[in-house]
Amino acid sequence: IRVREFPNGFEYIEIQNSSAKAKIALQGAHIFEYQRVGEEAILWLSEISDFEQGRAIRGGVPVCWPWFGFNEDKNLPQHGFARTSMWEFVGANEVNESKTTLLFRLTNSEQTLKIWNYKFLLELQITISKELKMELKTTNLDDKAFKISQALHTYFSVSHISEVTISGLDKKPYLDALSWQKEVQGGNIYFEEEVDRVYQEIDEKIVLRDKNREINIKNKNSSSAVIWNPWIEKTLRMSAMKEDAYKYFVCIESANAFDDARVIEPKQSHTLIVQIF
Ligand code: TA6
Repeated sequence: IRVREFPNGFEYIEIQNSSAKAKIALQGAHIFEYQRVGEEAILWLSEISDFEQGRAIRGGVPVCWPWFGFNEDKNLPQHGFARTSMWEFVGANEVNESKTTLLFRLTNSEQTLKIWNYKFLLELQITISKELKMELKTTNLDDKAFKISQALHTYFSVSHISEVTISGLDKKPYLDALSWQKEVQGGNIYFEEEVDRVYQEIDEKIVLRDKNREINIKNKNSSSAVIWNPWIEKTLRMSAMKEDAYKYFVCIESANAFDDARVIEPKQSHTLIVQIF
């Protein structure tokens, strides 16, 4: 485990054990590389991502918190402030030679209280092993309840978007974020155009099938998942993405969004968990 930095001073943790290697930025507790030994990268990272303070990394797993998507107040940042805040690296635990856990922490500051007036503790535990596990724990340290929506906005690397099938969401209702219509999924998901959907009532694992590989995504304390690919037009409008970027990733996001947003009472916690294997 080493703390490293890019030439501009942007810091990240580099970790390698006998099963996998990973890189996690202190800004956002943002994992931007995870690769099992002898296998291809699981996470997609834009070749032209910014590693700059105050701008979210394009790729990996942005932590969207304490709101997912737009805030009612349009002056506030999309997907919340956690992904652009500096987190504290609490420490790492080498459970055994093939399994390491890392803990990151974010608490309210003068700045966060200005845009979101609640006291909180947010902890992200990342387990690097044959599987990638992320546990995002929100604790309400305030004396009033608050409501959060959130997502572990995972960008999966794929050989080509036209080769991708996603299963596990058949018959699930979803909100189409392109039309704001409620729809119901029929069968597997394929990609032939822009897709931006919030699936609800999820209770089983989601399976991403690419050419020669299968990735399983199992969520806990979450019944919503976002499936997103910007396709051609939107990619051109996105920051830090090359014009053909959409071909090489799909986002499958483990969420508590829309109907699945959570109210957390004072002194109570909620932990959103994803296991990727
Ligand atoms: O989760 C899907 C989404 O909300 C899309 O609508 C898309 O804009 C994406 O997230 C990326 O958002 P960002 O703020 O990182 O550019």
